[in-house]
Amino acid sequence: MATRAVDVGELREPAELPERGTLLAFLYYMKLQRAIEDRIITLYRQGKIVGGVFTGRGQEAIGVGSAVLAGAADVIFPSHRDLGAFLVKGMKPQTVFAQYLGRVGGPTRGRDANLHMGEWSLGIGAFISHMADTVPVAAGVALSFKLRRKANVVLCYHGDGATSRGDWHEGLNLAAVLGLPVVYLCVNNRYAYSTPLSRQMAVAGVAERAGGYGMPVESVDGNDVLAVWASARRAVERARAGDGPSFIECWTYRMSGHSAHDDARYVAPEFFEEGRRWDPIARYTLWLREREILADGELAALDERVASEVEAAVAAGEASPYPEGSDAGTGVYAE
Ligand SMILES: Cc1ncc(C[n+]2csc(CCOP(=O)(O)OP(=O)(O)O)c2C)c(N)n1
Repeated sequence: MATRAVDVGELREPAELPERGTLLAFLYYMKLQRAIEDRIITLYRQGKIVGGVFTGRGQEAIGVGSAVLAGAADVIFPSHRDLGAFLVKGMKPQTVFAQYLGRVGGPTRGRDANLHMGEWSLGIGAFISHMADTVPVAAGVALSFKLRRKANVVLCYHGDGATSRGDWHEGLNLAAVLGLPVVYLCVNNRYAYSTPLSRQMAVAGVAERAGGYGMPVESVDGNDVLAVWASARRAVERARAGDGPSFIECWTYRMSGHSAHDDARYVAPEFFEEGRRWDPIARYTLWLREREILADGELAALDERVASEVEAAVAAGEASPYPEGSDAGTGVYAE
């Protein structure tokens, strides 16, 4: 038996695949997310970023594989590890760096150096807190689509820990009872800060909780971009057809501490080793290579493109000024 050069888990190929352009876009956006976040960590260690830095290292397939299904008039509500979804929906890397660096070029205009941002013109709802606050808001946006008879959908992301909060239960129930066009994606990375899943819920996973509200639920390998895409596609089609909400539990691994200040000493080394084996980027790259969708030269060119885009974006972010103190009171209430 031929041995594979790289020790990573294989992907499960869905019956139907997206077109080649989308297949390549998956890799580009996953790599872009990782490169941006690696750079953000460096800037944080240099003291240029103040505040919490949460990355989605190892979780890139979830935001990327699903947000690609959202059209311009659809709305997404990403959470703190879903940078890929922001990027797929059109947020520019330089805007992300300006945000983290606390500059006026970020969506919060320098009021925050974190992912608490959205861009309504791009259909990106602002991330309120890490803990499910956007779940009922997403239901509200979906309700507005339904009342206006629009065939638009909402994608809403949150972690496993968020499902232990009341807002999550209320939001899901509302979406199910009213049959709203919203797709909820749980990024289940098996930890809520330092609390492992087994210390947080007495059921095996979040799917069991969501199923109780009466909507279709699927559990997928969240480190397999094709599996995420296939499941999200079914859910988005259902929502667009007026058949109501769906829930997707994406199982994944947090390949880092909770945030940049956390060395995750409470996580067993085997957990990180497992996460590395199921790294969504490595697995997907191998899949593309084995099917000859991507040649050697193309991979190198893609890496160069991502690296140069990230460096240009850092420079543009750093060139953006800090806000004026007098601006602090604006944009708080309707003007
Ligand atoms: C209301 C509230 N309580 C607590 C926190 C602190 N906090 C931030 S993230 C987090 C855990 C989130 O866990 P999970 O939903 O699993 O997402 P993950 O960070 O694992 O991606 C906590 C407790 C918060 N931001 N807001």
